Amino acid sequence: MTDHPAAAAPRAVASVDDAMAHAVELATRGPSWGPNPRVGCVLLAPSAAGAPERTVLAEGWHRGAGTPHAEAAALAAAREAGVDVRGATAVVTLEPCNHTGRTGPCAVALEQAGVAEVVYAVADPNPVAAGGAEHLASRGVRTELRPTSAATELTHAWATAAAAGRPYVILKTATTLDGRVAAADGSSRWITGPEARTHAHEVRATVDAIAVGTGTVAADDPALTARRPGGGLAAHQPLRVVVGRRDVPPAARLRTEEGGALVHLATHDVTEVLAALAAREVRTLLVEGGPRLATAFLDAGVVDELHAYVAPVLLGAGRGAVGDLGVTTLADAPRWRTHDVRRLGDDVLLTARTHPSPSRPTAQEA
Ligand code: AOF
Ligand code: ZN
Repeated sequence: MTDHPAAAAPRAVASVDDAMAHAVELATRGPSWGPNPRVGCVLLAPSAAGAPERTVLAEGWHRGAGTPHAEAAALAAAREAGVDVRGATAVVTLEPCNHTGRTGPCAVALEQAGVAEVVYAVADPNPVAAGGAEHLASRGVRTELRPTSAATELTHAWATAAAAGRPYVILKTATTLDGRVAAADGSSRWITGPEARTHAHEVRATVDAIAVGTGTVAADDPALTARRPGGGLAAHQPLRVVVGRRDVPPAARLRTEEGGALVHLATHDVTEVLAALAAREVRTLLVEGGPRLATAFLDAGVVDELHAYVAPVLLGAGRGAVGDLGVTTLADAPRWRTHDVRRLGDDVLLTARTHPSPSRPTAQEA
C-alpha cells in the first residue's frame, strides 16, 4: 500500500455526468474544514466514436491545504499506473486553478499532460486562483462549465466565503417551540435532547471555528470541543473563539479542557471579528450564542446559514434566542429559505439560508 492520493481505475466506464457525480463523492473524502475547498477529479479516456460511456483512467481528490489539488492527484495516479492521459477529459468539481500558491497551477498541469477537454461544475470564485478555464481555452483545451446541484452544494460554504472575503457564518440556536433559550428563572439545560446535541457536535467537527460571547462563557462555561457520542474528542477540533471585552476566567473549561486553540477577540464589532478570523484562514464559522452575539451577527447581515434546533417545549416566558433586530413590521423581517428539515429524536433541525438553496434539484435535473 502506498499513501498515494488515488488509484487508477482502468476498467470502470462512466458518462461525463456519472464521472462528475463520482468526483463529488471523491471530494467529500477530503476535510470540510481548512482554508481549501474540497475538490474531486476523474480522468476519462477519449470517447470512442462519440459513445457516452468512457473508460475511467484515474481519479483524485484534495486532502487539505498544502497537499496536491484534485487534478494533480489524478494526474499523479495516472502516471503511477502508467496510464496515458493524452486526449482525455478531466471532469472536475471546481474550475482548475491558474496560480502558484501552496502548489502549482492545475490548468498548466492538465494542458501539459495533453488533456484535451476539461469539464468543471463550479467556477472558481477565488480571485487569486481563478482564470484556469480561460488559460486552458487559450491553449486549445476544450472547456465546459457544467453545473450540478451536488457540486454546487459541496462547494457552497467555501465558495461563499471565498467570494465574500470573510468566513461563511452559520448561526446555531437551540430553542423551545416559542423561540426561548431559558426559562424565567434562567434555567436553560437542556432544551434539546441527546440526538440534537450529538448532531451539534458533528457540525462542530466540520467547521474551522466556533464563536461564543463572553456572556455565554460566564453563564454556561462551555468547553466548545467537538465530541463523539461516546464522549471522546473528534479528530478535528475547531478554533475556539470568545467575543467580547470581559476576560475568560483562568478556571474556564475553555482554558482547562483540551480542544482547539483559544482566541479571545476583545471587541463587539462583528466586522472586526470576521476580519480577524479571515486573517487566520477561517472559512466556516459556527456562532453558538448567546443571544447578544447572535443578534450582533444578524444585525450585521453576515449570517449565511441558520441551524435552528427546536424542541417541542413551550415556556411562554423567558429569554429569546435573538434580541431586538430593529424590525417593527413583518414586511421588514428578512425571510430565510428553508434548505433542509430533519428530525432528531423529539427535536427538529431546520437549516435555512439567506441565498437560494443550491441543493434542490433544478428543473432540468428533477
Ligand atoms: C485546492 N484543492 O483540488 C483545487 C483547488 O492554497 P493553494 O495554493 O493550494 O490553492 C488553493 C486554491 O486553488 C483554492 O482557493 C482554489 O481556488 C484552487 N483550487 N484548491 O485546495 C484543489 N482544485
Ligand atoms: Zn489547482
